[in-house]
Amino acid sequence: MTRKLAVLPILCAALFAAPAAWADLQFNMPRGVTPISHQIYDLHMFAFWMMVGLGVVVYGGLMWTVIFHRRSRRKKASQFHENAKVEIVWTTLPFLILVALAIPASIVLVNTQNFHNSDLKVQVTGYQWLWQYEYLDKKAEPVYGFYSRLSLASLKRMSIDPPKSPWTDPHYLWDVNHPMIVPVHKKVLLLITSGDVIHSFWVTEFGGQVDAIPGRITQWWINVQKPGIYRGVCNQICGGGHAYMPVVVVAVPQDAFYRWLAASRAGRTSGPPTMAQAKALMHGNVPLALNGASSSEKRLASEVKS
Ligand SMILES: [Cu+2]
Repeated sequence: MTRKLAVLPILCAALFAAPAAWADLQFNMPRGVTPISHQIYDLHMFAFWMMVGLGVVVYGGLMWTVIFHRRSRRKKASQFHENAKVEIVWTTLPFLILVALAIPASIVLVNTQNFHNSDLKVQVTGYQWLWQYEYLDKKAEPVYGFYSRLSLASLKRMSIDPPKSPWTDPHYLWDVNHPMIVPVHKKVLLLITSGDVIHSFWVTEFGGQVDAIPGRITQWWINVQKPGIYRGVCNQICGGGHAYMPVVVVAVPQDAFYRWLAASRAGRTSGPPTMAQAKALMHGNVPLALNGASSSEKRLASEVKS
């Protein structure tokens, strides 16, 4: 027994000596990077602390009753059947709690549906098993677009290099050849649809997911607050390649975004953005080829600013 107990301090020391492991441990939902994801997080925390308060009151009362009014103490149970005051309190209180939860929840729900006054529109189309991103002008006509597929590195790791553990690649099944590029601090309206079966566009850091349904357009708006690479997946089982159509969105500074779009529309880029190019744009490093946009290119870029 003592030998077994002696292991305990060693175990504890090992646990506390691994701060990196603790730092990676996350139990709560992410706060995300868009106004909606922040509102959802705040709503979640509000409901969580309300539930904690209720739990403390209800289970505290229960424990107090169990301990101090147990049979061995010979307490006489008080009777309050058909007591109007008690009936009113335990009907009104839960009602007020539900109203207190419903009001902020309804406000967030209405905000998620506020699709007006967007700065940019992007049509997102899901296919078996890739995504297409098309940047639209004010009349919702596509001005520039490309397809986004699973990265070659992940494909090779699956098919050519199977003896190697896929987990040596940190972005195995999470990288694409051409990520979607969006500007930061701009309201981007996503018009989501599908070319075949139902898919779902899901990026956790953006606070939600929206189904891509053939023959329909579902809307979602994002306003990314900081440059970064945001990864997601298709979250609707859409066939054999369901696991192989990740979503990668790179949020870049506005200036870099509009220069990139102008140059891409004018055909001055070598094709759709690669991950390396998107990362450079994210750091505000605009490649030389994208600099010095002509006035007609600037006009092309400004057309998408609705
Ligand atoms: Cu899918």
